[in-house]
Amino acid sequence: MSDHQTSVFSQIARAPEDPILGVTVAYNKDSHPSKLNLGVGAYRTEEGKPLVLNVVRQAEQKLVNDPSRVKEYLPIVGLADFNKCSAKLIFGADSPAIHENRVATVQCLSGTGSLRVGGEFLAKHYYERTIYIPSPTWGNHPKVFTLAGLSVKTYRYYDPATRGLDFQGLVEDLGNAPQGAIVLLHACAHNPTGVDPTVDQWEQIRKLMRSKGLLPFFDSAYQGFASGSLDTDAQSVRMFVADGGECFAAQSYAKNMGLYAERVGALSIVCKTADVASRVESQLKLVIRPMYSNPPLHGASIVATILKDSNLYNEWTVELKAMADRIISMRKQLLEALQARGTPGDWTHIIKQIGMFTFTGLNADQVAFMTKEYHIYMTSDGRISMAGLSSKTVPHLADAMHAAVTSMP
Ligand code: PLA
Repeated sequence: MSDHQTSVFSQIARAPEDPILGVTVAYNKDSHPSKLNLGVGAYRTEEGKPLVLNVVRQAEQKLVNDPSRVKEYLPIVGLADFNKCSAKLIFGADSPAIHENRVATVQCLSGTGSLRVGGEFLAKHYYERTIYIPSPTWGNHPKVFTLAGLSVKTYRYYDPATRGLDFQGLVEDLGNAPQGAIVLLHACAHNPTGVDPTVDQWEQIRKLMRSKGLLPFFDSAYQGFASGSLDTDAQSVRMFVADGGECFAAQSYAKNMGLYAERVGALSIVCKTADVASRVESQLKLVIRPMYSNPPLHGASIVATILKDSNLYNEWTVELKAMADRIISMRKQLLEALQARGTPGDWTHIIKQIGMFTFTGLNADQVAFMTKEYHIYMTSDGRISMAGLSSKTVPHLADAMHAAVTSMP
């Protein structure tokens, strides 16, 4: 019998912090002046400050100045203009799938929400409820898809020995996957490894997957961040759409438009016919309505405003390229700093890897040492967010890595 002193939850176990977002929690508790957060993938300027893109400020101003804008509910599938522009952004404006109305696009809560809605839809309507995710992958993938009702398996992706793609392992594992299985692919800038297949390898993956009827589910969280070009970074997805087959794509605007907290993203399902696409969309509404009813307006309006206006769009591509270039320059500076210190080992993977992260190869003990002694915060798998570094903080990081590697090899 419980009295008023005893909680009905008194037996509840404390949950661990999230492996990625928990790094920020720990960082926030540290009062050391030279502390550095290289955990979560969030872009910072050379001054170490979060960046609101100039085009985002302009779009917001436009929205505020428009008295015709109201706060009515959006449709369950979200803002129509946003959905149209998002599909064009990932598949290309001249994509036959779009012209033939074969794409069902719904606005979702950023990349995570798009993955979850796609996962729930598949668990409800697809015959093969197994999804293969790369090993390693973004830590939230297995949780999202398991809770969506899919059974999660992994395929080999990264080879620690070469710090590159385990292409043979990948081909073997996908080759052994059951007919029809779903395969999660990072569209570009694989997280956490920074290792992407070449165009030629993508083509081999595509052929293999199509020959086995494997269903591609692209996670596109970094379009524009890998190469600096939105089109180049969407090439993998477009190869799979060009063959006329079906495919899923989850898009996030968190990184490429810096809209992290606005939670703007889209799920697109490319279907064989317009009729199937419209029935798929009708079922997506049944997934979304009981989950969060309909998505928020503000972030999607910002994105639609930018994507519809050719001047803003062009300005965006310039700002995006500048972010990508700054990250590439951080890679060079970190490599040079380690070489200058004579840090043991080959560190050239720092400049070979792509996107926001470097998968350093540092182990959990070395990471813990760097956090304790140097107040540098990063995930325990040795991943560093290069977007959180600046010319001023590179020497501090290089000192810490040098000390970690030499004192605990
Ligand atoms: N997919 C991948 C591959 C990601 O890396 C992330 C974010 C998402 C989806 C989801 O992003 P969104 O929901 O915010 O659009 N990964 C971050 C943040 C940047 C995180 O873990 O939530 C990361 O540090 O890995």
